[in-house]
Amino acid sequence: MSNELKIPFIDSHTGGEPTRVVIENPLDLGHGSLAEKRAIFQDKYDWFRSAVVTEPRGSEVLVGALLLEPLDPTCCAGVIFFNNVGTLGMCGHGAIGLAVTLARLGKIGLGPHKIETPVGMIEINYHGGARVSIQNVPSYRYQKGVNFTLPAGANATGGTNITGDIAWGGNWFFLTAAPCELSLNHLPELMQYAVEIRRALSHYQITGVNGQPIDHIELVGPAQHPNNQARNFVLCPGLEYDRSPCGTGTSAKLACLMAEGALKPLQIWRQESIVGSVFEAHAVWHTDQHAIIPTITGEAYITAEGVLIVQENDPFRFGLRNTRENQSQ
Ligand code: PYC
Repeated sequence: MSNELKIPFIDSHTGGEPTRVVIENPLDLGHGSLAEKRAIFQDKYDWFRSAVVTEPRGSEVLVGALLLEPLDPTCCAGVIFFNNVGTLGMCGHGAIGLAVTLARLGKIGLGPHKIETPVGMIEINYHGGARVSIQNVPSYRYQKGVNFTLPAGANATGGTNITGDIAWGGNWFFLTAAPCELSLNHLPELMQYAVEIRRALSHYQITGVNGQPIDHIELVGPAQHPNNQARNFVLCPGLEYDRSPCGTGTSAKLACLMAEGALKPLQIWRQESIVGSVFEAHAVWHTDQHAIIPTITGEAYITAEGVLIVQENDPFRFGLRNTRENQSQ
């Protein structure tokens, strides 16, 4: 790094959940697929991730999106999403934020546009203003009715019996009933419950396909508004909760409902988040009838644009969390 690194960005929020799009890529991620670029990003540039999204430039809840040139000429962009602890396969709220950002930059107009992600191609459909639909990657329920007991520990949840479904919506989810009302007043209880479920999944080695960790926990319950079908609380990998209804989590939920026969193709599902923001969703069967193709509609608003600065002599230049890099680079 010369004296300082400058990183131009645009911030937005989707239903309360923030996204920071890095609009110029300064990293050498090679010429491979998005999945290969994500692997290089993880191995060589973790300092960049933490510098962009964690404190003091960001916050634990911020999701980053590194805008890249697409390999596929039919796509308008490629993107790698990342958070306070690593990278994400896909990010629904982030893709909605990315769409309003691309529109602000004049890179897309109204209508559908394809985007490459490390887990497949998605489509963003920009409706104008803040409104965006995304067509997500094929999503499916992997296992139904998975049952286990929370291991005894230092807290009250030990011994609780849990039953839930494992589903893929661009990230891996375990979906189960919430233990209490889904409101911000119950945040500490919801957090603890979801964290204990995540620990238990790892303890019992319950995973997604090919041993992939289930790093998102979705607690589901009744909607508070009569127009909506359900409300959720989603614990993200870095132990933050999603303020939005979670695009990949809503996709996982639709996959479970469709597999169960509880939702018909094209039937509207309005999903509330823990803060009351709403995604309107529907799905159709993928050609193999095992997976679905979900479409999620939401709104994102621009909150800031500017340039992050990483100065060479700043002891916290790579973020508070990344102390190893702070000492060694
Ligand atoms: O909207 O898919 C999503 C998401 C994942 C993590 C945070 N938001």
